[in-house]
Amino acid sequence: MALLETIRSPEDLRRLGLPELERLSQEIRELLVQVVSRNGGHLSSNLGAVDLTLALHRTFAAPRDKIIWDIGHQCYTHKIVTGRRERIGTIRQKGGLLGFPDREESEYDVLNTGHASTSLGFASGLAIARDRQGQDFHIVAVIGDGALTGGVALEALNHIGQVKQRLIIVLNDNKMSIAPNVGGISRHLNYLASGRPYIRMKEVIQKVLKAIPLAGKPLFDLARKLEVLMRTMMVPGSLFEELGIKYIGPINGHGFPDLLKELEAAKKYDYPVLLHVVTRKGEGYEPASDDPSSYHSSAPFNIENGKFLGREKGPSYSQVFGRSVRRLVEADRRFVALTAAMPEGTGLDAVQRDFPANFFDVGIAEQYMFDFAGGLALGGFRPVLGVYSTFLQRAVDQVIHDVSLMRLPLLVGLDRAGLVGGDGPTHQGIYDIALLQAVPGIVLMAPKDENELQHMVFTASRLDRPAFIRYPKEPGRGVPLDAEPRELPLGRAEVLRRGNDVLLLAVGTLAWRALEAAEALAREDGIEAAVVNVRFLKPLDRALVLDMAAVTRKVVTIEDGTARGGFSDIVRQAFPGAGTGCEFLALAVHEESLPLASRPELLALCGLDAAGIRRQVREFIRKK
Ligand SMILES: Cc1ncc(C[n+]2csc(CCOP(=O)(O)OP(=O)(O)O)c2C)c(N)n1
Repeated sequence: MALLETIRSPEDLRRLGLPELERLSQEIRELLVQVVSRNGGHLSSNLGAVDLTLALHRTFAAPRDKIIWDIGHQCYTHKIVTGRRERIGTIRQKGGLLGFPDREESEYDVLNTGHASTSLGFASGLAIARDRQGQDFHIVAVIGDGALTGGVALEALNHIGQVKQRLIIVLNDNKMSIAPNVGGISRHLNYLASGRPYIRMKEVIQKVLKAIPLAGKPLFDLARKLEVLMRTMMVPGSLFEELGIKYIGPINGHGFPDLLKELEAAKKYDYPVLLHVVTRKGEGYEPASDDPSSYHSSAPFNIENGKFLGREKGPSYSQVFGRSVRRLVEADRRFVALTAAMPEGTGLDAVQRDFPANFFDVGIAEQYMFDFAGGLALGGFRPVLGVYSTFLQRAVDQVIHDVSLMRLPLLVGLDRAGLVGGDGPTHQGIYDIALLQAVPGIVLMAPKDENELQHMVFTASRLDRPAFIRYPKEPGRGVPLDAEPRELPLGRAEVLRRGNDVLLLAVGTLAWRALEAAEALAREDGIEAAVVNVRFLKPLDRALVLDMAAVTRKVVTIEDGTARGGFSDIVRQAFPGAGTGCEFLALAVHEESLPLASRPELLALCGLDAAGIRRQVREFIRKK
């Protein structure tokens, strides 16, 4: 019987000896590769964290002790050993386990997470709450070297070093964010991981001793004592020690004896400690350890050869965005491409590869990225930012306070905007329209297909104010790409179909779904719908909308964003007073919380696929 089948809860780990732990770790790796090869998921991070997770659950008594996973994408082993082994095959699928921690799923999941760098703040708050109430349990925050580059994690370290509450930070350092990690702190971690500070101090002491004109045993003993003192007291120059947090490490994250010993030792401190654990992303599956970035958020793949399955036919929206930006840079070196730790995800690796001097990866630092871009813009450059819609949320103040009020000409690609499959509620891109519609002076566009995306990037590059382009994570339509991008008239929509019964105003790639619905309405239901590809949500083509609505008297807005404060509100505000005599229907995301599902499933659930649009428009027309 597989050892794994005997693990029903973390308690079962405590009766395993070291060889059994090794075996279990191997079994879990095989299971992870199998499951992710079918469902997709965060393979390399999970493989890298298997040993660490087993050691943590063996040492700490969850759920009484709180183990907090930063981002949470590395939580699969945690789920497997906390009673969810039998359901792990459902991960990321409709009705299945979430690929991130979820409080509703299990009492072992302390936080709902998905965005980076939140673990330390929560750990600190929990520690104060525990201590003020005289409770006694351990709090362990597990944070990656990538997540540590996020400003909010650094703010937390600053405060943790001040309040000095008892808590344990486990720094899971694999030198990688999604791409290789960047920045001074990452360099500092490499320095610590190499053991160089200790070696350097040893050299200094030896030099000093050599300079003293004495020899023999007393001196040797003194040297030994100094060395031990150094090891136990300090790693000179550790940033964490300077901040008031005890540093322990580096520790081999794939060796149980060390891991277990140091985790046990960390329990003894009554002030904050940080364990620096060095792991390898993709450990145990060669294709993933050779290319951890590609298997970070992996598509399904063939286990034998590591080849990804079902690759899309045409280029994705991210790729078209990246190539369009590359083209801008090629023509004019004032353009610079910026990403917050997502070079590949945003397609901007196309610029990184060919014009490295015009590319910046700032780490997981969305807020900083906008201010950095602001500075570049003030200095005469033309920054182009690629950011996922969900992560833009981090930088809303920068967008308002720093960018829009000064009308700085930033070009922002909002990737994975709208309904996002697979990752669950934390990664939905459904708030950007509502957040941006209130921001003065910006342009907000959405292309109906990838060809229009390249024209929008070009159009935005000609503007003298902030411009945002939102596009989804779905396969490109495979439409031919014009050889040269062209400028679209600012604030002008595109009429895709004429009809006098109802006006459908569709955002982005929902336009062709609306068109499909309109064809069916005409064919099957005798309803003639006009369909407009909005193109510009801000500024809206108000004249066209009012003109067409004057004929149809019925207006349907179609967007894959939250209904509250979204595009439907923009349209309503465009109509003067209440006396227009028009009726409105808002097709949008009305759900308070969305279930885990794929994008097509979510679109259908929200009534935003062609069938759903047709059904709701028909009811709207026919209702008395
Ligand atoms: C605010 C935010 N920006 C970007 C991301 C996308 N993201 C997910 S995992 C990841 C890399 C995390 O690296 P690290 O913390 O070192 O964990 P590892 O995967 O290397 O174990 C990034 C950038 C995110 N989750 N949150």
